[in-house]
Amino acid sequence: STALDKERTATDIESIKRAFLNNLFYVQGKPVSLATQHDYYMALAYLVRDRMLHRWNGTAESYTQHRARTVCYLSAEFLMGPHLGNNLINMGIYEPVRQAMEELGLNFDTLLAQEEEPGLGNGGLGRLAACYLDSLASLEVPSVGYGIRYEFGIFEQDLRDGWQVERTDKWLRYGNPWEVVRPEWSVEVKLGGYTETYTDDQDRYRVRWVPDREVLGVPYDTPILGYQVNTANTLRLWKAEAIESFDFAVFNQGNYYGAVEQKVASENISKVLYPNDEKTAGKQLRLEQQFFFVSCSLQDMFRILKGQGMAVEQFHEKFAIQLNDTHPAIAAPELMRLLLDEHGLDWSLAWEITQKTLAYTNHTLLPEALEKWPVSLFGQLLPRHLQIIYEINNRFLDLVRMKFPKDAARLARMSLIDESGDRYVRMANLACVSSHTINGVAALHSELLKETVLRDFYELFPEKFCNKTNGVTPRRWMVLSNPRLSTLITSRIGDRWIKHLDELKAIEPLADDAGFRAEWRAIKQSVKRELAGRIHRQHGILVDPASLFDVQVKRIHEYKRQHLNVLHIVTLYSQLKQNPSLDITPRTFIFSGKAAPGYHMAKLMIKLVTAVGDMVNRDPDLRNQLKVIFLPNYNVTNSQRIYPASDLSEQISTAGFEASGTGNMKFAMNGALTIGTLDGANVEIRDAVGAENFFLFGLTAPEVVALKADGYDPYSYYQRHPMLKDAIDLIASGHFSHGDGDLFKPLLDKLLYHDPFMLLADYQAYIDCQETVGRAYSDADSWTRMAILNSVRMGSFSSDRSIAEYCSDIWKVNPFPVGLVD
Ligand code: DL6
Repeated sequence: STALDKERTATDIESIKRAFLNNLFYVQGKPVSLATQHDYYMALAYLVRDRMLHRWNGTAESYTQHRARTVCYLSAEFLMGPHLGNNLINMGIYEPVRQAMEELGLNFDTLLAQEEEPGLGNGGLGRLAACYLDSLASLEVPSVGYGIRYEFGIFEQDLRDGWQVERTDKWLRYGNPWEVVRPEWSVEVKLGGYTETYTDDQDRYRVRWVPDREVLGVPYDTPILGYQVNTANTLRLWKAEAIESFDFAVFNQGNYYGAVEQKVASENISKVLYPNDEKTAGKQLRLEQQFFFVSCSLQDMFRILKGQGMAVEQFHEKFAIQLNDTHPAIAAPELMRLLLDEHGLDWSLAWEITQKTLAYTNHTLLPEALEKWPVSLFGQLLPRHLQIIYEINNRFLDLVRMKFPKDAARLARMSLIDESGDRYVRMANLACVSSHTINGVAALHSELLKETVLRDFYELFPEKFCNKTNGVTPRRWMVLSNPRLSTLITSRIGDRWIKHLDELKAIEPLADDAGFRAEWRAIKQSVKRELAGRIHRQHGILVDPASLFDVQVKRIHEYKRQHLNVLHIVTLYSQLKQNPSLDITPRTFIFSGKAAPGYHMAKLMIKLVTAVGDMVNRDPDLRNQLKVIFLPNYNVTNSQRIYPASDLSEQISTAGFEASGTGNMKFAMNGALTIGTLDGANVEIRDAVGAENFFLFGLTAPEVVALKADGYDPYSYYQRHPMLKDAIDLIASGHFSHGDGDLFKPLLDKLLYHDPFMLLADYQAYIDCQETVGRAYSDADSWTRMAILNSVRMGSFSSDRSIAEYCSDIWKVNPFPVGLVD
């Protein structure tokens, strides 16, 4: 290395301080006297990025030279969370950097808190993509994450009078030090227009797409550094721009606004993330977004293929593409179009390559989340793709006919086109037909897929189906967010567990060691004190760190049943009101999560939590035994403060509705015990940690189905269970809404007369189970023992395990270690 290189790579404390002051002056352009905390953050971020670059460049060079087989993870969402802390951990320079900053008189935590988090996702699906990128890099697997560089990510949530209000997430406002724009690799994306046929110079019948508009996709790259390896992979996010940002012809006619119109229209495509979780928006712009990033990404892969001197016919050897849900499923017809129309392959070869390249992950069983596009809208935007889909469908339906003769109903269900009323393109069907492998995200979910929404496809292609249980990265969810617990673990078994989470089980015997338990408990207490301090500073509410922190954080949705949790709170409240001398286990109920802006029932659920909280928190009769807090603006940053401070993890969805859950894993790793139903990955978590260390309640998935089939009558539960009736009546009386008995009526009526998620059926079991929890918590020592066992038995829920399985079973790709370049 040259001396110059050393200035930008050295990680000793003095070099870090020098680089920091240098960046402040030369990159931020500020003298110390004028610098803000954000300037300091930027100066620090740039010095960290510098230190990643030799790994990033070396990785790119090495992959290129060796034409490494590469995983392309296509996802409309990447919920990365802040990069700085994570990069410091993965590079192994967290401590020296912290010390350098402190020696400069700066508060390191304040600097970390300056980072605007890239919230380019709604919830579980987007965060899973982020954990998977971390594991891919840590396992040294060549990979690219492809997505959209939304100018505005998931909205920021405020509470006003207890109601959710949304604010635009201007995360790019002060610049993003982690990305590098690569205009030289921009690609053009066609939209609209029509198709025409022609014969080429070899007299072959060909189709040409004549679009009526084109936009430019500009890639922005972010390095994704693996943990303690030289591998730094790439997250490549596409921004939409106009090809010509200014139309001089229009301008010369004196129409300035007209001259920039195209620019505005084009840039709209990557403007904002749709804030719907588990529900499709059905909007044209959303389809444009999906096609835009998929087309950019596929064209990028062809550029890479060519650059490495590989033939188009080798596409599937070079790339394994994973479709993160159906949002990128348009990749199937787009890859076909590129192979057929742009590269001149014949249908059968193009189809073979497409099928060998694509694999599809399903993330939901909810019918409203299954994407379908009106055929008319689809054909106007993507006329060539609609033709290709029709051709795929014709060939596919012949296959179905052969296997299942005279089964018209089956054909109608499996067709890529829904023709039961208005015509729609069914994206899940398209994904199933075009992929070599289809997976669910937890064992139960993968089984239910085969029995319900994808049953026909399972009967036709049983060999395509498998399960890949989700996982989360211990780097962010333990080391970064719970440093004290991580240090305790490392002090006993060394730090290999961070890469090999299974090795946590070496701690198991220490669950019986009173000294270890005391240390564990002291850490939990101190983290809880910190959260309590934050709650007091930010919301003016005093909570007792010794109380049981009972936490439900996730998107607000009826199937997740935050309102079941509220029914428990109201029941406790009511008991205490009726008997003020009653002693219960003191609890602090913490809620956090966003509601889709158009999902009125979810917004009403937030209002219910805050309304109950307002009453409970002020009532002196309760002698501070209950507190209810709704923490606004749930995001990655905030969640990192919540998981480590939790005692009880609420995973109470109606069985059969939560595909997996990943928050459930983060809680357990941090030593929270779960109260939960047999849903999603709860089932496997319970198996792993032991039934005796898990609070199980509620109907099972088959029981839910059976009860529905029997004619479920929620009202009869209301009549039969006095405590339930009492809780519902109290809410209905306007007790929590200043006497307004109508406010929560839509919510209560839905429960009493419809209750699709069976809260009333599960109510009593939940209340009883919560009583068991309360008793268990009052034996602090035994609780801590269970908490330790939960944490150290979570080894198989590392995303490293998930990714290793994807690599060997689906992608057939091997690690490719990178040497350090000088
Ligand atoms: O697989 C990640 C995550 C699961 O853990 C959740 O259980 C599931 O609800 C979520 N699904 C979605 C649905 N989006 N779509 N389509 O976010 O995926």
